[in-house]
Amino acid sequence: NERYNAREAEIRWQQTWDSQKIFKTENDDPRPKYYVLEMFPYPSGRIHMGHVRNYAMGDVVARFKRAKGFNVLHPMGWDAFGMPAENAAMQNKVHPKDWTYENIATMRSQLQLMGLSLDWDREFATCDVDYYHRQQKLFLDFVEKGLAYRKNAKVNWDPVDQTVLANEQVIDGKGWRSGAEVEQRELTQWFFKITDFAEDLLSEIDNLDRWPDKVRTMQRNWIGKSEGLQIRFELNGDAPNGDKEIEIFTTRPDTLFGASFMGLSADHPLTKALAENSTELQAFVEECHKTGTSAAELETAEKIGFDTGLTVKHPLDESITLPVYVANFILMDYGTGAIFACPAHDQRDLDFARKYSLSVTPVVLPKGEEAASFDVGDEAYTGEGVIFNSQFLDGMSIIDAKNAVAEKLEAIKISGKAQAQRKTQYRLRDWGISRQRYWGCPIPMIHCDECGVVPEKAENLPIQLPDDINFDKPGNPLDRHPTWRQCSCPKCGKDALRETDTMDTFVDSSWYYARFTAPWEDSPTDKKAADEWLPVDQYIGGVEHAILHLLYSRFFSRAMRETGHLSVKEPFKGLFTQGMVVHETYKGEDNRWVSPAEITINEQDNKRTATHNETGESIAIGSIEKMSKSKKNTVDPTDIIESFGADTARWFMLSDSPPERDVIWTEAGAEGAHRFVQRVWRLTQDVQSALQGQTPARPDNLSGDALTVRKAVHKALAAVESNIEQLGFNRAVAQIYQLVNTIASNAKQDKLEKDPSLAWTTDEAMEILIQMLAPMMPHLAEECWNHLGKDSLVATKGWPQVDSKMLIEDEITLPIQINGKKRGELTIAADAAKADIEKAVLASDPVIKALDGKAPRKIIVVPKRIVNVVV
Ligand code: ANZ
Ligand code: ZN
Repeated sequence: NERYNAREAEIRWQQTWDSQKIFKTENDDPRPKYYVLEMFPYPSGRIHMGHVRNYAMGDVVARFKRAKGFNVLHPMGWDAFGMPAENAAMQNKVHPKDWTYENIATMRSQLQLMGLSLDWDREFATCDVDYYHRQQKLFLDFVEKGLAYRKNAKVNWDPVDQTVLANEQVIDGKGWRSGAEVEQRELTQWFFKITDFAEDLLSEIDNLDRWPDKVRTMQRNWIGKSEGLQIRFELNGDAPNGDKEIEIFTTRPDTLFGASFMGLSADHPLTKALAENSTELQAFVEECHKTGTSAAELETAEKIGFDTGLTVKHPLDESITLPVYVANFILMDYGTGAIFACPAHDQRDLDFARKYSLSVTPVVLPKGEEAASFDVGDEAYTGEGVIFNSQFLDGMSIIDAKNAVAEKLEAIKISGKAQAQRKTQYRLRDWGISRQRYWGCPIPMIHCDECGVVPEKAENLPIQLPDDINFDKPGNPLDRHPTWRQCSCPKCGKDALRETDTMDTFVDSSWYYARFTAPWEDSPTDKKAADEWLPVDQYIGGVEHAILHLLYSRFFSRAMRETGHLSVKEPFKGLFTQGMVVHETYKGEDNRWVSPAEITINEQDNKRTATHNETGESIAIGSIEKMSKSKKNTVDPTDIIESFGADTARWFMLSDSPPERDVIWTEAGAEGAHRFVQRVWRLTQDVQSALQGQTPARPDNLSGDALTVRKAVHKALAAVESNIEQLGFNRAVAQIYQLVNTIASNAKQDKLEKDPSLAWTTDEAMEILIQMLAPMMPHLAEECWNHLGKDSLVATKGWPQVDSKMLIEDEITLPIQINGKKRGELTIAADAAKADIEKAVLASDPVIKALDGKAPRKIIVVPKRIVNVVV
């Protein structure tokens, strides 16, 4: 027997697939469609093991669905704009474009080594002029529909990257890429009106039943719907700007009698008016601006406040006066930017009240507590209870009290307007997409002194990025370019200037899935093609995109529906978020990180030690961590492919853990996967030589051995099919391991010679085994298929049919008792579930007779022994 030379065979099969263009997908195909998409990679330089896992999974689905008779769309592209290209330009003096396209070339050839069944003819990079041209067209269409607009806004400013960041890109007050403390600045920016769709984006989550629950929850929380009440509080005396009242938003009007003070945001108009006459307040406002704008940050930051000296009347009791503070934990862009504070039942209010010695009056009494003795201490009580200390609300439930307050205040009119109105708030903000960067899609707008901000004419698109730029200074090179900005106004023809903001790279990835359906099209989509393919049936990627990318994409499909580019609302019908690839970490004697490639693991008496290959020093084996360059615990996929072949890497990624969990990459595991590759090849050679290239005739009867093998094959086939449908790749792999054992232990030359039915079964078994392997180890499968003399390519074969007769288990006969007396028998599968036995018993003649249309009082099933029905 020859060993399988994976490298040689893989390249050969890839060339065959390629030259026959078997993964090329046509639109307008009569077969049912299936669109499988893995999140496209950022061209950072080289592919990593996370990519291998992601694309191996997607490829199994694509190849499986193709075999099942679907017209499969499985494309690949590059999410190619973004900061790292500019960083490389600044550090290494390479042009962002060259850097990006070189990385793409490297990574494309690496991906091609994996043998993925992709339609490379549809490939594009988001930095291709062809792509961003259409994105600019989309932008103009959005502007026309009011879905893109410009406004002055407080923004998160990253002082290191010198750019604006979306709220989603600020993590714990720091820029998501630079890690720098984010500042607040006021700038004119471009926004997408994602808030128009807040309710729809929220309610449609209920129908995304093929999405992970955790992602759905994260999206719901991000949209953050709150139903509450907007209440106007009358000021005692006028404010300096003439205001007579402060309007607040609350979700807890039931706690109104627990109000202790009012809070204003540092950016509230009233605060601004007051600050004009108070340097002290000005200083305080500045202090507030040092904390970022994200809610999470305001939650954790130390609470600070400023007493304005103003007071308001309690809306339900004129005798109560509340002081007005400016407080740092109140956001201007949520609700009305003002609150009433009830410290007993809100932690932020409580921290604040304790700090400034303000009153704390509990108004919700938890079950089992006494009104006289209940005290919240330092922990606000946010649970259920009965209202007390609250005049006419006393004794009510929270929900009743909320309604009672709303009804009462809705009925009171101040200067012709109700004192309160019900209001639904969303935490979701419009998406700020302006970036002051070069390497992004230029926003196709023009600034004219006469006409203001005017959209560029569609026929003048694309607005191409200039190539001659430099990165000598921080900031946006487009601003400094000597000529690029100059243009003429599309409206009046006078000299005008181009917008220099480029789009957030999340825009690029919000519609690429739609572009893949007709990437050659002149307009952003060919609507017919988009409708034919969308939604994506199975989307696969990392959970780190659970909020940003997925929400933006859901917005884009809605917006593109309004602009007539597609018809679906939801872009991704099925979503799967895969786990990470993790690896042990290693450290040398001087505590430096050491990579797995530099060491050798020694195993003795169940103890693992490691030594350095060159220095010989002993290496400490550390914890298992996500593969990262900083900890050096990465394994380069091409190294694995070179030593074992792509099939081994794919198989290991699929086999070792459930796909939603982390997989631990180990060298031993990779060797194990490779041994299996060799085992299948050996088995193929053994069977081939035993059968001597003959296809045995189908016998009338199967011997006992043949039946055993055939049952095992068809059971495995049924299981693998349903496992792949559910993306349970590791379970499918386990089935295949077991099946190989069964086939191998029966496929002995002497047995096959004596038993023609076993020869026939073994031939069928090998054919089915190879077809099941094909989605996971496509090259090995072709090689085995070919070696057994089967016709054409496995990659073009339909999925084999399960012979359902082979799935019937051995049967047993159970006595049926009615009220303790034997009245009949039931013959059923030996491993039938209890529920199936009950169903069968209820359908049996004696039981139907005894029940006479009534329901049984009880059914007792003693598995494999007896069934007793009590009537
Ligand atoms: C009084 C109150 C009493 C509140 C109580 C809570 C508990 P969600 O659920 O997230 O919508 N709030 C309103 N506007 C705010 C702003 N701009 N910045 C910071 N906080 C603001 O939260 C709504 C609650 O958050 C509102 O209900 C308000 O405080 C506060 F026992 O009003 B509550
Ligand atoms: Zn003009």
